[in-house]
Amino acid sequence: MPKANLQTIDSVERAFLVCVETDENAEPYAIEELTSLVRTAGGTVVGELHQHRPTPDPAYYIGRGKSEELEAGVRDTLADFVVVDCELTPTQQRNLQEIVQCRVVDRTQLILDIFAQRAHTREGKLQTELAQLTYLLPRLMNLYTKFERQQGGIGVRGGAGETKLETDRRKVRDRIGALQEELAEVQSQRQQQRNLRRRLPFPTAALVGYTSSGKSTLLNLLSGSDVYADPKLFATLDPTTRRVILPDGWAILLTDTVGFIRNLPHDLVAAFRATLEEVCEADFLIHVVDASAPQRELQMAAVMTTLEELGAAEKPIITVLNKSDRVSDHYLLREMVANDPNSCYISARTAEGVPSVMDHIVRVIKSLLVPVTLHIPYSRSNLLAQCYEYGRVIHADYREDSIHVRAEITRDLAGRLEEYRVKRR
Ligand SMILES: Nc1nc2c(ncn2[C@@H]2O[C@H](COP(=O)(O)OP(=O)(O)OP(=O)(O)O)[C@@H](O)[C@H]2O)c(=O)[nH]1
Ligand SMILES: [Mg+2]
Repeated sequence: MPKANLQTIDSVERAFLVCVETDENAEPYAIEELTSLVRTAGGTVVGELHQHRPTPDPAYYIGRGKSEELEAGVRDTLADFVVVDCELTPTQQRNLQEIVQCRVVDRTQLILDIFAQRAHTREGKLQTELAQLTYLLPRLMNLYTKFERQQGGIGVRGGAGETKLETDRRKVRDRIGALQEELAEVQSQRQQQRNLRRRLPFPTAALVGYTSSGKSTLLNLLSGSDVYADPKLFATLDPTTRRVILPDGWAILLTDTVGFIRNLPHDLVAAFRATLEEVCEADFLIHVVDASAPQRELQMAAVMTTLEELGAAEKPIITVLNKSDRVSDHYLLREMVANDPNSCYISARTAEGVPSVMDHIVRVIKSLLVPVTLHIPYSRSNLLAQCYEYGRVIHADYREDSIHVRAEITRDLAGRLEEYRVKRR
């Protein structure tokens, strides 16, 4: 066979998938999701192995017998690597590699690999490398087996993969320390930016949702901007904030965030904590759901679990059922909306339903406003202008000594105008 052909085939890595259903953990669509993760990482799926077992085998995860079956499958399909849909212990990974005679990657490693390919900003890259190294540290031993010595490839890409040969535990720990320091510096800059943004007392909202649900597309539509959207998973790793102008002169700052996925690796959540703080700092959340996904209920539950872990589940949440253009049964959408008064359906692609999203946002903003009575001196009449801009002025009475104002304004502005507030008795 001509060499050029072989190289073309080699440029796409061949993955063999392993999915195990335990008794308490039966996840439909797990294999579809694992397939899209492999494709996003740049690989192709050449085979699958399914197993039902009540509890994973401590030594081989899928058990010795099934591992041998896997080895035969890998050999027959000429797979380059195996992906197991779970988090393997270092021992399970090493044992499996010895039997199947090729690289074995778990779901966490695959997701970390995608993040390594997709991180663009300094903060995103630092966070991803930190998560990769934290994951790698207890698995360093496995790197000295022959399959991992080949450089690169899915699951071992990015900063962590490239330097792994010469690493030992101490070097990895040193690098983790250095990364943490560098990150702390980048994050303090981010905090300053956030403080600057906070000076504009607009209400802030964060778009949250399962990966590929359409968060970036919705941000583009609502703000008239051009944020990167992509059918691949985890298109957005770095938060982007845009101003969205709403009817009746209202405005909010809306932040796009990294997509969630079920069983988001813990190391990754920890490393991305600062980015995810955007979610915690927002006044309210917009949960974007891909209504056309058959597994939407599971995806919504995974998002809620992550929000709970972040301590953000108690914020006001607007649920936006997106991709309505792909749902043929609109009765289903209407039923879902009827069950939750804080939800609506739209298509970020055709713009169907945008007015209803806007209405929901305005309603939440209004619910977040604080009623105040103010006596503003004429020398500070610019503050009255701010009340008009960031809230609703109900009544303004130009008295001799000052302007007496009744208004509903954002919490931020109310805090800033504390000294002019007249407390009711
Ligand atoms: N048909 C249809 N496709 C949509 C709609 N909204 C988004 N998409 C497509 O869905 C894919 C994912 O959209 P993104 O906006 O990148 O999704 P995201 O939630 O930002 O994804 P991540 O950043 O990866 O978490 C893209 O190919 C979009 O064009 C919609 O309303 N209808
Ligand atoms: Mg996005």
